[in-house]
Amino acid sequence: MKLEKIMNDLEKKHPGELEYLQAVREVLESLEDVVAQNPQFEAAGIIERIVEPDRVLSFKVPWVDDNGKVHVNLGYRIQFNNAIGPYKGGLRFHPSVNLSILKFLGFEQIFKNSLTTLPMGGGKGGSDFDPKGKSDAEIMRFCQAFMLELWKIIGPETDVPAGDIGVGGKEIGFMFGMYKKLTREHVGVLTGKGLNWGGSLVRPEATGFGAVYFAQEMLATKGTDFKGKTVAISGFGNVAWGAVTKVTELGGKVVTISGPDGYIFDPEGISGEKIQYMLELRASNQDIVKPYSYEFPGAQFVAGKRPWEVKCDVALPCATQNELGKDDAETLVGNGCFCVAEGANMPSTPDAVEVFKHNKVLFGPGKAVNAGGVATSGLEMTQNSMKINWGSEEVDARLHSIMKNIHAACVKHGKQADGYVDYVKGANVAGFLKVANAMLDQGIL
Ligand code: NDP
Ligand code: 2IT
Repeated sequence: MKLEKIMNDLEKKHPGELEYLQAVREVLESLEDVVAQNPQFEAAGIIERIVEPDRVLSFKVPWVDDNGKVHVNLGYRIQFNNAIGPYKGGLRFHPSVNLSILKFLGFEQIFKNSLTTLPMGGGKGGSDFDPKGKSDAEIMRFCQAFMLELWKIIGPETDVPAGDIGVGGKEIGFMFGMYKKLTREHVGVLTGKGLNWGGSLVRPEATGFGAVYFAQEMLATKGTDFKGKTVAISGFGNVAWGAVTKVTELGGKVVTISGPDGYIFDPEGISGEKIQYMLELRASNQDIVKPYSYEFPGAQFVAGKRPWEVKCDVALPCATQNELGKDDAETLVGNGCFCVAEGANMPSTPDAVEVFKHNKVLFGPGKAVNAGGVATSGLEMTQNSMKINWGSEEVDARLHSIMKNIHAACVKHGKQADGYVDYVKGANVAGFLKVANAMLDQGIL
Protein backbone atom coordinates (compact mmCIF):
# COMPACT_ATOMS: atom_id res chain seq x y z
CA MET A 1 0.00 0.00 0.00
CA LYS A 2 1.87 2.99 1.33
CA LEU A 3 5.25 1.36 0.74
CA GLU A 4 4.19 0.25 -2.71
CA LYS A 5 3.37 3.83 -3.61
CA ILE A 6 6.77 5.01 -2.38
CA MET A 7 8.38 2.28 -4.49
CA ASN A 8 6.37 3.23 -7.58
CA ASP A 9 7.28 6.90 -7.17
CA LEU A 10 10.94 5.96 -6.82
CA GLU A 11 10.81 3.88 -9.99
CA LYS A 12 9.40 6.90 -11.85
CA LYS A 13 12.01 9.24 -10.40
CA HIS A 14 14.97 6.98 -11.11
CA PRO A 15 14.13 4.92 -14.17
CA GLY A 16 16.86 2.53 -15.22
CA GLU A 17 18.67 2.53 -11.85
CA LEU A 18 17.99 -1.19 -11.64
CA GLU A 19 20.36 -2.29 -8.88
CA TYR A 20 19.35 0.60 -6.64
CA LEU A 21 15.63 -0.09 -7.15
CA GLN A 22 16.22 -3.82 -6.55
CA ALA A 23 17.93 -3.14 -3.22
CA VAL A 24 15.27 -0.66 -2.07
CA ARG A 25 12.39 -2.97 -3.04
CA GLU A 26 13.83 -5.82 -0.99
CA VAL A 27 14.13 -3.64 2.11
CA LEU A 28 10.69 -2.06 1.76
CA GLU A 29 9.07 -5.48 1.34
CA SER A 30 10.55 -6.47 4.71
CA LEU A 31 9.28 -3.38 6.49
CA GLU A 32 5.50 -3.75 5.98
CA ASP A 33 4.81 -4.89 9.58
CA VAL A 34 7.20 -2.51 11.25
CA VAL A 35 5.81 0.50 9.42
CA ALA A 36 2.22 -0.57 10.16
CA GLN A 37 3.08 -0.95 13.86
CA ASN A 38 4.89 2.40 14.09
CA PRO A 39 2.73 5.18 12.61
CA GLN A 40 5.29 7.72 13.80
CA PHE A 41 7.60 6.59 10.99
CA GLU A 42 5.01 7.45 8.36
CA ALA A 43 4.18 10.77 10.04
CA ALA A 44 7.86 11.78 9.89
CA GLY A 45 8.30 10.57 6.30
CA ILE A 46 11.07 8.22 7.41
CA ILE A 47 10.77 5.87 4.42
CA GLU A 48 10.66 8.65 1.82
CA ARG A 49 13.74 10.18 3.43
CA ILE A 50 15.78 7.02 3.97
CA VAL A 51 15.55 5.85 0.34
CA GLU A 52 17.16 9.00 -1.08
CA PRO A 53 20.84 9.79 -0.43
CA ASP A 54 21.64 12.95 1.52
CA ARG A 55 23.87 13.99 -1.40
CA VAL A 56 25.82 12.66 -4.35
CA LEU A 57 29.17 14.04 -5.47
CA SER A 58 30.08 13.21 -9.03
CA PHE A 59 33.28 14.36 -10.65
CA LYS A 60 35.71 13.67 -13.45
CA VAL A 61 39.08 12.05 -12.81
CA PRO A 62 41.66 12.92 -15.47
CA TRP A 63 44.96 11.02 -15.29
CA VAL A 64 47.92 10.22 -17.53
CA ASP A 65 49.03 6.65 -18.36
CA ASP A 66 52.62 5.39 -18.66
CA ASN A 67 52.67 6.29 -22.38
CA GLY A 68 51.61 9.87 -21.75
CA LYS A 69 48.04 9.33 -22.91
CA VAL A 70 45.31 11.24 -21.06
CA HIS A 71 42.29 9.33 -19.69
CA VAL A 72 39.12 10.64 -18.08
CA ASN A 73 37.17 8.45 -15.67
CA LEU A 74 34.08 9.22 -13.61
CA GLY A 75 34.29 9.44 -9.82
CA TYR A 76 31.47 9.40 -7.25
CA ARG A 77 30.77 9.54 -3.55
CA ILE A 78 27.26 8.87 -2.30
CA GLN A 79 26.63 10.18 1.23
CA PHE A 80 23.47 8.27 2.00
CA ASN A 81 22.56 8.62 5.66
CA ASN A 82 24.44 9.83 8.76
CA ALA A 83 21.75 9.48 11.43
CA ILE A 84 23.81 7.12 13.61
CA GLY A 85 27.37 8.15 12.73
CA PRO A 86 29.65 9.58 10.02
CA TYR A 87 29.03 8.30 6.48
CA LYS A 88 30.98 5.05 6.12
CA GLY A 89 31.46 2.64 3.25
CA GLY A 90 33.83 1.45 0.59
CA LEU A 91 35.12 2.69 -2.75
CA ARG A 92 34.75 0.42 -5.78
CA PHE A 93 36.99 0.70 -8.85
CA HIS A 94 35.53 -1.44 -11.64
CA PRO A 95 34.51 -0.64 -15.25
CA SER A 96 30.89 -1.57 -14.45
CA VAL A 97 30.57 1.16 -11.78
CA ASN A 98 27.70 3.60 -12.30
CA LEU A 99 25.36 5.66 -10.15
CA SER A 100 22.79 2.86 -9.78
CA ILE A 101 25.36 0.37 -8.48
CA LEU A 102 26.84 2.84 -6.01
CA LYS A 103 23.38 3.91 -4.79
CA PHE A 104 22.42 0.27 -4.19
CA LEU A 105 25.65 -0.27 -2.27
CA GLY A 106 25.25 2.96 -0.29
CA PHE A 107 21.65 2.12 0.60
CA GLU A 108 22.57 -1.39 1.77
CA GLN A 109 25.42 0.09 3.79
CA ILE A 110 23.01 2.09 6.00
CA PHE A 111 21.41 -1.08 7.38
CA LYS A 112 24.61 -3.12 7.41
CA ASN A 113 26.42 -0.49 9.45
CA SER A 114 23.50 -0.19 11.83
CA LEU A 115 23.58 -3.98 12.36
CA THR A 116 27.22 -3.82 13.49
CA THR A 117 26.01 -1.77 16.52
CA LEU A 118 28.91 0.65 15.91
CA PRO A 119 28.25 4.37 15.24
CA MET A 120 28.53 4.48 11.45
CA GLY A 121 26.18 5.94 8.83
CA GLY A 122 25.97 4.71 5.23
CA GLY A 123 27.94 5.79 2.17
CA LYS A 124 29.67 4.39 -0.90
CA GLY A 125 31.76 5.64 -3.77
CA GLY A 126 34.07 4.67 -6.55
CA SER A 127 34.92 4.98 -10.19
CA ASP A 128 34.57 3.22 -13.53
CA PHE A 129 38.39 3.06 -13.60
CA ASP A 130 39.60 -0.48 -14.41
CA PRO A 131 42.67 -1.40 -12.35
CA LYS A 132 43.14 -4.54 -14.48
CA GLY A 133 46.49 -4.56 -16.27
CA LYS A 134 47.50 -1.12 -14.99
CA SER A 135 51.00 -0.50 -13.64
CA ASP A 136 51.46 0.54 -10.01
CA ALA A 137 52.48 4.01 -11.22
CA GLU A 138 49.23 4.34 -13.19
CA ILE A 139 47.19 3.17 -10.21
CA MET A 140 49.00 5.69 -8.03
CA ARG A 141 48.33 8.58 -10.42
CA PHE A 142 44.69 7.59 -10.71
CA CYS A 143 44.24 7.33 -6.92
CA GLN A 144 45.89 10.72 -6.44
CA ALA A 145 43.66 12.32 -9.08
CA PHE A 146 40.59 10.71 -7.47
CA MET A 147 41.51 12.07 -4.03
CA LEU A 148 42.12 15.54 -5.46
CA GLU A 149 38.31 15.86 -5.62
CA LEU A 150 37.17 13.48 -2.87
CA TRP A 151 39.14 15.09 -0.02
CA LYS A 152 36.82 18.10 0.01
CA ILE A 153 33.87 16.16 1.39
CA ILE A 154 35.43 13.46 3.60
CA GLY A 155 37.01 13.51 7.06
CA PRO A 156 37.40 11.25 10.10
CA GLU A 157 34.20 12.61 11.69
CA THR A 158 32.36 13.28 8.40
CA ASP A 159 32.79 10.46 5.91
CA VAL A 160 35.27 7.58 6.10
CA PRO A 161 35.74 5.58 2.87
CA ALA A 162 37.43 2.16 2.64
CA GLY A 163 38.02 -0.59 0.05
CA ASP A 164 35.66 -2.67 -2.05
CA ILE A 165 36.07 -4.40 -5.44
CA GLY A 166 39.31 -3.15 -7.04
CA VAL A 167 40.36 -1.17 -3.97
CA GLY A 168 42.68 -2.86 -1.49
CA GLY A 169 45.60 -1.85 0.70
CA LYS A 170 47.65 -0.47 -2.18
CA GLU A 171 44.96 1.92 -3.41
CA ILE A 172 44.04 2.99 0.12
CA GLY A 173 47.73 3.85 0.65
CA PHE A 174 47.92 6.06 -2.45
CA MET A 175 44.66 7.83 -1.57
CA PHE A 176 45.66 8.31 2.07
CA GLY A 177 48.98 9.82 0.99
CA MET A 178 47.23 12.39 -1.18
CA TYR A 179 44.67 13.27 1.51
CA LYS A 180 47.50 13.81 3.99
CA LYS A 181 49.39 16.00 1.53
CA LEU A 182 46.34 18.16 0.83
CA THR A 183 45.15 18.59 4.42
CA ARG A 184 48.46 18.18 6.30
CA GLU A 185 46.56 15.91 8.70
CA HIS A 186 47.45 12.31 9.55
CA VAL A 187 44.01 11.13 10.66
CA GLY A 188 41.79 8.08 10.31
CA VAL A 189 40.01 9.35 7.20
CA LEU A 190 40.16 5.97 5.45
CA THR A 191 40.05 2.43 6.80
CA GLY A 192 41.94 -0.57 5.50
CA LYS A 193 45.17 1.37 6.07
CA GLY A 194 48.61 -0.26 6.33
CA LEU A 195 49.54 -1.60 9.75
CA ASN A 196 52.41 0.88 10.14
CA TRP A 197 50.27 3.96 9.58
CA GLY A 198 47.00 3.45 11.44
CA GLY A 199 45.55 0.23 10.02
CA SER A 200 44.00 -2.51 12.10
CA LEU A 201 45.11 -6.09 12.36
CA VAL A 202 42.54 -8.52 10.91
CA ARG A 203 40.92 -5.87 8.60
CA PRO A 204 42.10 -7.67 5.43
CA GLU A 205 40.61 -10.98 6.62
CA ALA A 206 37.59 -9.47 8.35
CA THR A 207 34.87 -9.69 5.70
CA GLY A 208 35.57 -13.32 4.83
CA PHE A 209 36.14 -14.34 8.46
CA GLY A 210 32.99 -12.52 9.54
CA ALA A 211 30.95 -14.20 6.80
CA VAL A 212 32.10 -17.60 7.97
CA TYR A 213 31.42 -16.74 11.63
CA PHE A 214 27.89 -15.78 10.58
CA ALA A 215 27.46 -18.99 8.58
CA GLN A 216 28.73 -20.93 11.60
CA GLU A 217 25.89 -19.45 13.66
CA MET A 218 23.40 -20.37 10.92
CA LEU A 219 24.69 -23.96 10.84
CA ALA A 220 24.49 -24.12 14.64
CA THR A 221 20.73 -23.52 14.45
CA LYS A 222 20.61 -26.92 12.69
CA GLY A 223 22.97 -28.46 15.23
CA THR A 224 25.87 -28.68 12.82
CA ASP A 225 29.10 -26.89 11.79
CA PHE A 226 31.69 -26.65 8.99
CA LYS A 227 33.51 -29.89 9.85
CA GLY A 228 33.45 -32.19 6.83
CA LYS A 229 31.20 -29.85 4.80
CA THR A 230 31.82 -29.24 1.10
CA VAL A 231 31.76 -25.52 0.36
CA ALA A 232 31.42 -23.70 -2.99
CA ILE A 233 32.81 -20.15 -3.04
CA SER A 234 32.73 -17.61 -5.88
CA GLY A 235 35.21 -14.80 -6.48
CA PHE A 236 38.94 -14.91 -5.81
CA GLY A 237 39.39 -11.50 -4.24
CA ASN A 238 39.69 -10.19 -0.73
CA VAL A 239 36.42 -11.58 0.59
CA ALA A 240 36.75 -14.99 -1.09
CA TRP A 241 40.29 -15.33 0.26
CA GLY A 242 39.22 -14.63 3.86
CA ALA A 243 36.29 -17.04 3.54
CA VAL A 244 38.42 -19.87 2.08
CA THR A 245 40.95 -19.40 4.88
CA LYS A 246 38.40 -19.57 7.69
CA VAL A 247 36.29 -22.42 6.25
CA THR A 248 39.46 -24.50 5.85
CA GLU A 249 40.54 -23.68 9.41
CA LEU A 250 37.15 -24.86 10.69
CA GLY A 251 37.45 -28.22 8.92
CA GLY A 252 35.37 -27.53 5.81
CA LYS A 253 36.53 -28.31 2.28
CA VAL A 254 36.35 -25.45 -0.25
CA VAL A 255 36.12 -26.91 -3.75
CA THR A 256 35.58 -23.78 -5.91
CA ILE A 257 36.66 -20.21 -6.48
CA SER A 258 35.77 -18.12 -9.55
CA GLY A 259 36.59 -15.12 -11.69
CA PRO A 260 34.87 -13.37 -14.58
CA ASP A 261 36.50 -15.95 -16.92
CA GLY A 262 35.00 -19.05 -15.25
CA TYR A 263 35.52 -21.14 -12.14
CA ILE A 264 38.06 -23.49 -10.62
CA PHE A 265 36.91 -26.89 -9.35
CA ASP A 266 39.48 -28.36 -7.01
CA PRO A 267 38.05 -31.63 -5.62
CA GLU A 268 40.95 -32.02 -3.17
CA GLY A 269 40.08 -28.74 -1.50
CA ILE A 270 41.67 -25.29 -1.60
CA SER A 271 43.95 -25.22 1.43
CA GLY A 272 47.52 -24.51 2.55
CA GLU A 273 49.77 -23.12 -0.20
CA LYS A 274 46.77 -22.88 -2.54
CA ILE A 275 45.25 -20.20 -0.34
CA GLN A 276 48.55 -18.34 -0.38
CA TYR A 277 48.52 -18.64 -4.18
CA MET A 278 45.10 -16.89 -4.29
CA LEU A 279 46.84 -13.76 -2.99
CA GLU A 280 49.42 -13.92 -5.79
CA LEU A 281 46.71 -14.43 -8.36
CA ARG A 282 44.80 -11.42 -7.07
CA ALA A 283 47.91 -9.25 -6.89
CA SER A 284 48.72 -10.04 -10.53
CA ASN A 285 45.89 -7.65 -11.51
CA GLN A 286 44.92 -9.91 -14.43
CA ASP A 287 41.18 -10.50 -13.91
CA ILE A 288 41.42 -14.27 -14.53
CA VAL A 289 41.33 -17.30 -12.27
CA LYS A 290 42.42 -19.84 -14.92
CA PRO A 291 46.16 -19.85 -13.99
CA TYR A 292 45.22 -21.71 -10.76
CA SER A 293 44.68 -24.84 -12.89
CA TYR A 294 48.23 -24.61 -14.31
CA GLU A 295 49.70 -24.17 -10.85
CA PHE A 296 47.69 -27.03 -9.28
CA PRO A 297 47.03 -29.68 -11.97
CA GLY A 298 44.52 -31.61 -9.79
CA ALA A 299 42.16 -28.68 -10.31
CA GLN A 300 39.94 -28.14 -13.31
CA PHE A 301 39.11 -24.79 -14.94
CA VAL A 302 35.53 -24.51 -16.22
CA ALA A 303 35.39 -21.64 -18.70
CA GLY A 304 32.55 -19.12 -18.75
CA LYS A 305 30.50 -20.76 -15.99
CA ARG A 306 29.68 -20.13 -12.36
CA PRO A 307 30.49 -22.54 -9.54
CA TRP A 308 26.87 -23.14 -8.51
CA GLU A 309 26.63 -26.34 -10.56
CA VAL A 310 29.11 -28.06 -8.24
CA LYS A 311 27.60 -30.25 -5.52
CA CYS A 312 28.06 -28.63 -2.11
CA ASP A 313 26.54 -28.37 1.36
CA VAL A 314 27.22 -24.66 1.80
CA ALA A 315 27.52 -21.90 -0.84
CA LEU A 316 29.28 -18.58 -0.19
CA PRO A 317 28.90 -16.14 -3.10
CA CYS A 318 31.80 -13.69 -2.65
CA ALA A 319 32.26 -12.01 -6.08
CA THR A 320 29.67 -9.42 -7.11
CA GLN A 321 25.98 -8.46 -7.40
CA ASN A 322 23.45 -10.66 -9.20
CA GLU A 323 25.94 -13.49 -9.79
CA LEU A 324 23.54 -16.21 -8.58
CA GLY A 325 20.21 -16.48 -10.43
CA LYS A 326 17.04 -18.55 -10.12
CA ASP A 327 18.44 -21.51 -12.12
CA ASP A 328 21.60 -21.53 -10.05
CA ALA A 329 19.52 -21.52 -6.86
CA GLU A 330 17.45 -24.45 -8.11
CA THR A 331 20.59 -26.38 -9.02
CA LEU A 332 22.11 -25.72 -5.60
CA VAL A 333 18.96 -26.85 -3.79
CA GLY A 334 18.67 -29.90 -6.07
CA ASN A 335 22.23 -30.85 -5.18
CA GLY A 336 21.51 -30.71 -1.45
CA CYS A 337 22.95 -27.30 -0.58
CA PHE A 338 21.19 -26.23 2.64
CA CYS A 339 23.05 -23.04 3.63
CA VAL A 340 23.83 -19.96 1.52
CA ALA A 341 25.62 -17.00 3.10
CA GLU A 342 26.37 -13.93 0.97
CA GLY A 343 29.93 -12.61 1.33
CA ALA A 344 29.34 -10.24 -1.59
CA ASN A 345 26.73 -7.47 -1.71
CA MET A 346 23.41 -8.64 -3.24
CA PRO A 347 24.92 -11.59 -5.19
CA SER A 348 21.60 -13.48 -5.33
CA THR A 349 18.84 -12.19 -7.60
CA PRO A 350 15.39 -11.71 -5.99
CA ASP A 351 13.99 -14.85 -7.67
CA ALA A 352 16.98 -16.88 -6.45
CA VAL A 353 16.26 -15.68 -2.90
CA GLU A 354 12.65 -16.82 -3.36
CA VAL A 355 13.87 -20.31 -4.31
CA PHE A 356 16.01 -20.49 -1.16
CA LYS A 357 13.20 -19.30 1.11
CA HIS A 358 10.64 -21.59 -0.50
CA ASN A 359 12.92 -24.57 0.12
CA LYS A 360 13.67 -23.44 3.69
CA VAL A 361 17.37 -23.12 2.94
CA LEU A 362 19.34 -21.21 5.56
CA PHE A 363 19.85 -17.97 3.61
CA GLY A 364 21.94 -15.10 5.00
CA PRO A 365 21.83 -11.79 3.06
CA GLY A 366 24.98 -9.79 2.37
CA LYS A 367 24.15 -6.86 4.59
CA ALA A 368 24.25 -9.19 7.61
CA VAL A 369 26.77 -11.80 6.49
CA ASN A 370 29.48 -9.48 5.15
CA ALA A 371 29.12 -6.81 7.85
CA GLY A 372 32.35 -8.01 9.49
CA GLY A 373 34.39 -5.96 7.03
CA VAL A 374 32.87 -2.63 7.90
CA ALA A 375 32.60 -3.66 11.56
CA THR A 376 36.37 -4.09 11.65
CA SER A 377 36.68 -0.75 9.85
CA GLY A 378 34.70 0.63 12.79
CA LEU A 379 37.19 -1.00 15.15
CA GLU A 380 40.00 0.62 13.13
CA MET A 381 38.31 4.01 13.62
CA THR A 382 38.09 3.37 17.36
CA GLN A 383 41.79 2.49 17.55
CA ASN A 384 42.66 5.62 15.53
CA SER A 385 40.62 7.81 17.89
CA MET A 386 42.27 6.27 20.93
CA LYS A 387 45.68 6.31 19.21
CA ILE A 388 46.38 2.72 20.16
CA ASN A 389 46.61 -0.62 18.34
CA TRP A 390 44.81 -3.72 19.51
CA GLY A 391 46.38 -7.17 19.03
CA SER A 392 44.90 -9.54 16.46
CA GLU A 393 43.26 -11.73 19.10
CA GLU A 394 41.40 -8.76 20.52
CA VAL A 395 40.19 -7.56 17.10
CA ASP A 396 39.19 -11.07 16.05
CA ALA A 397 37.32 -11.65 19.32
CA ARG A 398 35.41 -8.39 18.87
CA LEU A 399 34.62 -9.26 15.25
CA HIS A 400 33.40 -12.71 16.26
CA SER A 401 31.17 -11.30 18.97
CA ILE A 402 29.73 -8.66 16.60
CA MET A 403 28.86 -11.36 14.04
CA LYS A 404 27.16 -13.47 16.71
CA ASN A 405 25.14 -10.44 17.79
CA ILE A 406 24.10 -9.67 14.21
CA HIS A 407 22.96 -13.27 13.83
CA ALA A 408 20.95 -13.01 17.06
CA ALA A 409 19.33 -9.76 15.85
CA CYS A 410 18.34 -11.43 12.56
CA VAL A 411 16.79 -14.36 14.44
CA LYS A 412 14.96 -12.00 16.79
CA HIS A 413 13.35 -10.00 13.99
CA GLY A 414 13.14 -12.74 11.35
CA LYS A 415 11.85 -15.87 13.10
CA GLN A 416 8.58 -17.04 11.60
CA ALA A 417 5.71 -18.97 13.18
CA ASP A 418 7.01 -22.29 11.80
CA GLY A 419 10.49 -21.63 13.23
CA TYR A 420 12.14 -20.82 9.87
CA VAL A 421 14.35 -17.75 10.15
CA ASP A 422 13.81 -15.18 7.40
CA TYR A 423 17.27 -13.60 7.72
CA VAL A 424 16.45 -11.08 4.99
CA LYS A 425 13.56 -9.66 6.97
CA GLY A 426 15.45 -9.96 10.25
CA ALA A 427 18.45 -8.01 8.95
CA ASN A 428 16.34 -5.32 7.29
CA VAL A 429 14.09 -4.76 10.29
CA ALA A 430 16.89 -4.79 12.87
CA GLY A 431 19.07 -2.48 10.77
CA PHE A 432 16.19 -0.13 9.97
CA LEU A 433 14.79 0.36 13.47
CA LYS A 434 17.93 1.92 14.93
CA VAL A 435 18.37 4.33 12.04
CA ALA A 436 14.66 5.22 11.85
CA ASN A 437 14.50 5.99 15.56
CA ALA A 438 17.64 8.14 15.32
CA MET A 439 16.06 10.04 12.42
CA LEU A 440 12.91 10.58 14.48
CA ASP A 441 14.95 12.01 17.37
CA GLN A 442 16.81 14.40 15.08
CA GLY A 443 13.84 16.03 13.32
CA ILE A 444 13.01 16.54 9.66
CA LEU A 445 16.30 17.15 7.86
P1 NDP B 1 38.07 -7.83 -4.90
O1 NDP B 1 38.33 -6.80 -5.90
O2 NDP B 1 39.14 -8.22 -3.97
O3 NDP B 1 37.51 -9.13 -5.60
C1 NDP B 1 36.32 -9.12 -6.33
C2 NDP B 1 36.13 -10.44 -6.96
O4 NDP B 1 34.95 -10.51 -7.76
C3 NDP B 1 37.24 -10.75 -7.86
O5 NDP B 1 37.40 -12.12 -7.90
C4 NDP B 1 36.68 -10.15 -9.16
O6 NDP B 1 37.38 -10.50 -10.27
C5 NDP B 1 35.32 -10.67 -9.13
N1 NDP B 1 34.44 -9.88 -9.96
C6 NDP B 1 34.32 -8.54 -10.03
N2 NDP B 1 33.39 -8.18 -10.92
C7 NDP B 1 32.95 -9.34 -11.45
C8 NDP B 1 32.00 -9.63 -12.41
N3 NDP B 1 31.31 -8.67 -13.04
N4 NDP B 1 31.77 -10.94 -12.69
C9 NDP B 1 32.43 -11.93 -12.03
N5 NDP B 1 33.35 -11.68 -11.10
C10 NDP B 1 33.60 -10.41 -10.81
O7 NDP B 1 36.79 -7.38 -4.12
P2 NDP B 1 36.25 -7.88 -2.73
O8 NDP B 1 36.60 -9.28 -2.47
O9 NDP B 1 36.60 -6.84 -1.75
O10 NDP B 1 34.67 -7.77 -2.98
C11 NDP B 1 33.86 -8.88 -3.35
C12 NDP B 1 32.42 -8.62 -2.93
O11 NDP B 1 32.36 -8.45 -1.51
C13 NDP B 1 31.79 -7.36 -3.51
O12 NDP B 1 30.40 -7.59 -3.69
C14 NDP B 1 31.98 -6.34 -2.39
O13 NDP B 1 31.03 -5.30 -2.47
C15 NDP B 1 31.75 -7.22 -1.19
N6 NDP B 1 32.27 -6.74 0.09
C16 NDP B 1 33.58 -6.38 0.25
C17 NDP B 1 34.03 -5.97 1.49
C18 NDP B 1 35.46 -5.65 1.75
O14 NDP B 1 35.78 -5.35 2.90
N7 NDP B 1 36.35 -5.70 0.78
C19 NDP B 1 33.13 -5.85 2.63
C20 NDP B 1 31.78 -6.31 2.37
C21 NDP B 1 31.39 -6.71 1.14
P3 NDP B 1 38.08 -9.29 -11.06
O15 NDP B 1 38.39 -8.20 -10.12
O16 NDP B 1 39.28 -9.99 -11.58
O17 NDP B 1 37.07 -8.83 -12.06
O1 2IT C 1 30.61 -3.37 1.37
C1 2IT C 1 31.28 -3.11 2.39
O2 2IT C 1 30.80 -3.21 3.53
C2 2IT C 1 32.67 -2.71 2.23
N1 2IT C 1 33.16 -2.67 1.10
C3 2IT C 1 33.49 -2.31 3.41
C4 2IT C 1 33.21 -0.90 3.81
C5 2IT C 1 34.08 -0.33 4.91
O3 2IT C 1 33.89 0.86 5.16
O4 2IT C 1 34.91 -1.03 5.49
